[in-house]
Amino acid sequence: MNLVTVSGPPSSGKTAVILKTIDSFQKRGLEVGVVKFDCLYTDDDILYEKAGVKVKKGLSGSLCPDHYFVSNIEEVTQWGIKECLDILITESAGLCNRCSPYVKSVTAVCVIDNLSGINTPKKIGPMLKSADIVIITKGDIVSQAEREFLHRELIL
Ligand SMILES: Nc1nc2c(ncn2[C@@H]2O[C@H](COP(=O)(O)OP(=O)(O)OP(=O)(O)O)[C@@H](O)[C@H]2O)c(=O)[nH]1
Ligand SMILES: [Mg+2]
Repeated sequence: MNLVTVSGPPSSGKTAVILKTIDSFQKRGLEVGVVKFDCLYTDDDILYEKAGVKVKKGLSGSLCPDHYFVSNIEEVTQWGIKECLDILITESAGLCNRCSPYVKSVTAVCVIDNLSGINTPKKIGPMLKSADIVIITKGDIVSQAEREFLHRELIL
């Protein structure tokens, strides 16, 4: 089973990206599951269930969400193996900003959006800097200049 971790600020477009990606995996006959980690509330599990995806969710409550991720990742990985998944994707808002919801040698994807402001790359720290892949969403609702500005901040 392949594990992929997807993180990004709240409402940046993680679920939208994951659902599109899962659609393409399913067309190739791959069995995909998702674990959604959040802090206080999420209904993403309903969206994943509707897409025919096996899903688990965990709410960290008063704990640091990234430490909650670390405390639970082994258990949910075992769940994915038991369910005979080909790919297990974790979705996490990574709200801590000092640590990141990633595991060494597991593909780490960070989703940020064009509306979050040009200083976002400086604010979200390791969640962005330690990612293997960065996806920038909502380019369709900002100007070319804004898209280029955020892109420049990201590669600096
Ligand atoms: N216009 C536009 N809207 C987008 C894009 N990506 C996501 N959205 C919208 O942004 C909103 C939030 O997207 P989600 O995918 O739920 O974001 P999320 O990061 O999973 O949010 P949380 O899990 O609640 O933190 C939804 O209304 C999406 O339809 C995009 O590229 N363009
Ligand atoms: Mg989501």
